[in-house]
Amino acid sequence: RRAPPSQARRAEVVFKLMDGYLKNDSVSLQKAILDHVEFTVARSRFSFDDFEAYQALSHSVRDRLIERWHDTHQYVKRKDPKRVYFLSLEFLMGRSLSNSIINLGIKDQCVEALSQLGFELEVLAEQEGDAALGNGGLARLSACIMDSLATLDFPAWGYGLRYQYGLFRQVILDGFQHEQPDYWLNFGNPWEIERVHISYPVKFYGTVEEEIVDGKKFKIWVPGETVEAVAYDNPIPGYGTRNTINLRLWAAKPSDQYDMESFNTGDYINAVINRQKAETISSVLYPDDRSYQGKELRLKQQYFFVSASLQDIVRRFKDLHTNFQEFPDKVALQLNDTHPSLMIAELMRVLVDEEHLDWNEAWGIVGKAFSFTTHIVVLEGLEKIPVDLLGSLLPRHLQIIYDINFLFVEDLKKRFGSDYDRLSRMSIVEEGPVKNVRMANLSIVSSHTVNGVSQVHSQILKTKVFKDFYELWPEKFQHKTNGVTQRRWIVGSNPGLCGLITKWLGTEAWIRNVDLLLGLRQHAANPELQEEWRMIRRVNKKRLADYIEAMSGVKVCIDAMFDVQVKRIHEYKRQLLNVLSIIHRYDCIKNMKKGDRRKVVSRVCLIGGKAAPGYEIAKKIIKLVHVVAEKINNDPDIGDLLKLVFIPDYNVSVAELVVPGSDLSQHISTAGHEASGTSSMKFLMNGCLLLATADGSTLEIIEEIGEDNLFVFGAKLHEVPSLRDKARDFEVPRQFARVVRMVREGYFGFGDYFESLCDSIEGNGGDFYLLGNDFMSYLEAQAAADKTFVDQERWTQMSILSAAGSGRFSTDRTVGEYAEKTWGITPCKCP
Ligand code: GL4
Repeated sequence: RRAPPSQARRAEVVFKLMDGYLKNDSVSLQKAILDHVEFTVARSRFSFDDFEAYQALSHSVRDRLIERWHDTHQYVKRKDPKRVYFLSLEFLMGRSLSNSIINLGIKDQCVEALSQLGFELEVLAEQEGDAALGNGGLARLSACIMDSLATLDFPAWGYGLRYQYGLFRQVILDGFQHEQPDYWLNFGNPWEIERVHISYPVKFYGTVEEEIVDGKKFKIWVPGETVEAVAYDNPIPGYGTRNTINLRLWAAKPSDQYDMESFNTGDYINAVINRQKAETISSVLYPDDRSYQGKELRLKQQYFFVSASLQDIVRRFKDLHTNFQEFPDKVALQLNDTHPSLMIAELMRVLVDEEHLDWNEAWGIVGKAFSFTTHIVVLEGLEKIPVDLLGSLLPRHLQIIYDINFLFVEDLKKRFGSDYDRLSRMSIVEEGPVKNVRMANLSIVSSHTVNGVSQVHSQILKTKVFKDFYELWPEKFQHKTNGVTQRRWIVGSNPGLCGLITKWLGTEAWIRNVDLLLGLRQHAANPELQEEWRMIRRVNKKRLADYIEAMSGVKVCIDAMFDVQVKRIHEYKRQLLNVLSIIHRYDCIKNMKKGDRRKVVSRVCLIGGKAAPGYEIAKKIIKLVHVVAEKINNDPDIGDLLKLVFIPDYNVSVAELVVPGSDLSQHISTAGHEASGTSSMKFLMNGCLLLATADGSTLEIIEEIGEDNLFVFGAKLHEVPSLRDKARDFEVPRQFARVVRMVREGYFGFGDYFESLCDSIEGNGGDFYLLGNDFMSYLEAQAAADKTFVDQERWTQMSILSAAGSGRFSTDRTVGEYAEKTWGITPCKCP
């Protein structure tokens, strides 16, 4: 390291050489691309292909990101505002090239620079693989939140894990789902910056001992294993601002500390192999969403993430501060679900065992720093960690959690006396044959705020899931309805619509101020806008139709209604209800007189989504879609009247193609089961009409755009319990019974294979998700959609009104509310 005087000399040299910032005109970009072809990709400037051009362009864009990212860091460091740390084990970022180019505001220049070299931006963008470091809605929400944090100039960091294998690739063989590893880093990742010098030791196992410092006793944890966490930084640019924030992902590497011992045994080869094992901690994302299995590796991942992130956060705090009482004035720690909640115990450990604060002081700091958002609606979905597992991997943390719980329960006893039922429900430790730590209880007890992700979700938390806690601390409970970013979901994925909106609003300002979209309302009935609107939608449908044909071989007619359900496959999301209604439609057409068929509205039904590898029923639903599709698509009687296609390997970039090209999208969970739902918001922004149940955020969409502008059906939340009670006596409609029978009896083949699937809606267990109950009202809503589709003026008006009302569902609004009501942070805009 050099001493300061030579640093000053260096600065002089730098300033003399520096020719301002990198330039963004097309010639400068072209030169940058060619330089990267030659020196980064190491190909000849005179001969390179699409992939190499993608790499070179990405590096040129990355350089520009890094400049802004440095500036943002320096500026924020100087200002030292309170920062929010968004802690999430999952981020579903998708591709970065187009998004970065858009947010940097250099799209036109890039297009021009490339065209002279004989390349197209769109084609190069397709070269990029998806960064799929997450499962579904929760993970994509994290990605949208990062975009909004950057755009709104908030001093924020994201922390996550750099899995080597992201969410599995779904391959369909003979209609069955197979999972294949997604080694997304195979061809390098230009969007990350490896920070070899930013690394922290993370410890596991071992014992807890006592030490005496200045006559006082302290606990110390003597670990049995140490692994190194290395930082990989991913710059996240804001739109229309210089601010570029950081998403820091940790990768596990073997630690030298732990090597010394193992290498002394003389077994060199095994020592090397053991060393290698450390890397498994961050190697693979768990593909189950909404279910927790208490696996040791998963717990290791969680603590690895928590420990590295907190060491980094504390180091940054200590750079400028010495008094930990100031910690909550500078640091807001946002727990994205309970996955990072071990950080609560970790912060207590650091403050008490390492910084030697007394327990109450430390506890006060913890309570002011943490806020918790839960994404779960049903009690059974909450995460639990077996006490034995926790105690062996993290012995000191288990003690701390027991201590937190002891003090909490003592407090409860003072308030509620001997109401032992209540005490045992609220306790952080669940007693029973297997003792568990209830991570949600730990999070609620330790956080100043508990957020739900939609209005109704929050209501359910207060009245059911966390009722006891709400009665104790009503002031802790808030909600922040989820959102999506219009930068990716309109500007990036639907440039045609983006241009049209800007034209009719007379400004681009809606890209940062999304409330302006409301201005479209006044034009919704204007025939000129309607015509242009339909044209754009047609182009998008054509693009989607080409994709469908390329991937499935099925030719579809773009005059048909594109009816889409894309999301993770879950019983509660009721893809099965959709398939059964498609069978019903098919059956009706088959039984119609030829002349009547002219009145049928043609539909292209698209279903896509991944099933968790161990989720049998979900996998059967995928197979059912395939067998039904096979029959319908090859029935000469049906022709273009009905097509059914399964979209394989649904991910963020497939969504970018599907969403703008859909006419109708389905969000049909049983009321009370979808905490929020966010894909509906993307479809809404793109002027796709919704067919939906009154669940999650759909209730707020209805409130915003009016019940007349979407198709709502099904049991309401308050009706569900009594319908379930009466389920055994419920006589299912004959239409429902008939289609289920067709599946059971093998009309589409594989009858035996589908038996358990049919039993799940007809068997003794009852039809828990109420498919039979909702079937008729679902068919009615479908019929209403058909009827409206024929009236293209009315349809287009509803479509415009959908997009116009989507502003409330931007993460810009979500993040603004979090900043003000939960985190207490204000913008810090880099000049
Ligand atoms: C989820 C919810 O199921 C989903 O409704 C919600 O939109 C999303 C983001 O808040 O979180 N919870 C889990 S777990 N996965 C999700 O997608």
